[in-house]
Amino acid sequence: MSQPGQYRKVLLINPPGVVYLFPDGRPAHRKHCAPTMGLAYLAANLLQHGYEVEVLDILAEGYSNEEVHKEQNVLVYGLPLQKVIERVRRAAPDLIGMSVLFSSGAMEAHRICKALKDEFPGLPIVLGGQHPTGAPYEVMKDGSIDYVMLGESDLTFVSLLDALNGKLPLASVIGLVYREGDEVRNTLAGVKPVYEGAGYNYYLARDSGIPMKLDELPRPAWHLFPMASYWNVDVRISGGDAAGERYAVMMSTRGCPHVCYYCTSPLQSGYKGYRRRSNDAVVAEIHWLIQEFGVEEVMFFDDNFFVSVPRAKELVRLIAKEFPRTMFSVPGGTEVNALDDEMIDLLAAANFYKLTLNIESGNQEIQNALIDKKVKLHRIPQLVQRLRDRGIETKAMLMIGFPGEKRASIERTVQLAKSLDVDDFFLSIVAPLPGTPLWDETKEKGLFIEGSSLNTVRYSNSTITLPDLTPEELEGIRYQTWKESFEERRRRISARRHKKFEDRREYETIGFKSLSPPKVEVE
Ligand code: B12
Ligand code: SF4
Repeated sequence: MSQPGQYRKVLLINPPGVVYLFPDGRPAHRKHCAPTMGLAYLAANLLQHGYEVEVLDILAEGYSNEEVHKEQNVLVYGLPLQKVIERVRRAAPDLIGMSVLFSSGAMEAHRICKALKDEFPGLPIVLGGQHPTGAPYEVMKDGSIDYVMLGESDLTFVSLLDALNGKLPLASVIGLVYREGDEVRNTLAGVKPVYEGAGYNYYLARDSGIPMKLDELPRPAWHLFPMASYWNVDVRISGGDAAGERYAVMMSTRGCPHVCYYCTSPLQSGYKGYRRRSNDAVVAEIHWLIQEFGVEEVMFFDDNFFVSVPRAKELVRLIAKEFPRTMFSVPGGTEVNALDDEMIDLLAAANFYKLTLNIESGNQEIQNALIDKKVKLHRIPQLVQRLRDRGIETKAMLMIGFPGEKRASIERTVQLAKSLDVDDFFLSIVAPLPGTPLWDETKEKGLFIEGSSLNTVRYSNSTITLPDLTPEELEGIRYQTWKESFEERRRRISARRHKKFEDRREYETIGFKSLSPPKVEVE
């Protein structure tokens, strides 16, 4: 490693994957493996500023290696710790940057950081991503972590390196959480937030150090990433499997103009911090992905791809013209109110073969009170029909178990899931995420179920106490609803596009090497 004060080489790490196991040993969800776009952007920005970068994707490179940690009810998959240590030794970085996107993977990320600190005590470790942004002070309780960076850190991570190299004062690095003696300080402390939460704040985008002009960002440095490891696994991306052999992920916008009370977007991307790239830059990046990486499918991971209707229509028109042989999908956020007939026709013409419809709740009162985008429920059945007529697959996203939600309201959402003619739906149990008003409400009202921890923050198990349903009843309703409709709906999805699963059990257990098929089912 180089002399103190000289920070030239950064090792970017994606931590292992974590699957929560129900007490009977059943996995609560599938494994996942996806290109880590945040790290690819950080790498590109560092390279642009003359830093050296190496990437270690513990999850993707060790996807088949599993360990069951019974005491925590989790299955962890990724490279074994010894291999990670060897790789770090070989890389000989001056600083480690680890991405913790999922709060559910935080404990495992801390375990790796502790082991690395023991082995390489002088090597600074920086954590960024959705989880540390939502719970920075909690994360800094771990002495092996030197810094947390808040929100989109494309520019600020470079500033941190510059500061460590003596070019800037540390206090000028926006969104940096650091230690001074026994104190944990935050460089955003003097900035007036738009909203104050418990241990986190929402800031205006322009105050939070995130990139405002997205076209000025370099393209993600995918050449440093193990792309084949993302393509050659059996559960690619997770539930929304890619159909093309080689797929890429990208973003045409960042942030969202809404503020839904369970969502981390305002935390990560600034309060109403919606920013767009120019459509020309998006088209140029798709050409580059096809030429450089031979991709056949592009997935847009935007928080809210459709919210600006004229922008989305113009982009989709351009895509139809430029890429007649490439497939496209929007597996992340779909503002369903923005989908009109013209948009659907344009999407079909541009090979957008799959959309995720974020409907959230079948109860209009919940829509109005808690869901800022206020989905117009009465439009949904015709919308789904129109998408089906135009050959676009649909997956509905629905949530049950908001604080105070009663059985009757939950039943409305369940009925909506069953009645909609969608190809698939994800009925999730409301899971409070650190850094959201939902988390604060659940904590303040003492509604966290006993034994809840970050490990249990999933969408298939209960974390909130409800007025007239037990946690097991809610989990049973969720699982039963999905199970009943799985076979019928999955069969409809064209076998040409997707891996065909023999049955539901194969779908649920695919990719797990160390679990015997589940014996007990929630009935
Ligand atoms: C793509 C995606 C996935 C992919 C996987 C992504 C991957 N690379 O592994 C899939 C589909 C598999 C997935 C699954 C899940 N997801 Co998801 N997913 C996303 C999504 C839509 C985009 C992520 C992304 O690429 N963002 C774009 C890049 C540019 O941003 P970024 O990664 O955050 O990186 C920036 C900053 O965070 C920061 N940063 C990141 N890393 C680092 C590291 C350092 C050192 C520094 C300094 C900075 C830094 O700088 C980066 C550049 O700006 C986000 C929402 C979102 N908009 O981010 C949700 C999101 C990350 N997912 C979420 C959740 C909850 C899940 C699931 C648990 C849901 C479930 N079904 O149970 C699962 C977890 C997987 C599992 N089964 O265990 C939550 C996580 C919140 C939390 N605190 O836990 C998010 C935030 C959505 C939400 N608001 O609810 N997801
Ligand atoms: S519309 Fe979607 S991305 Fe925007 S705040 Fe609401 S849940 Fe988050």
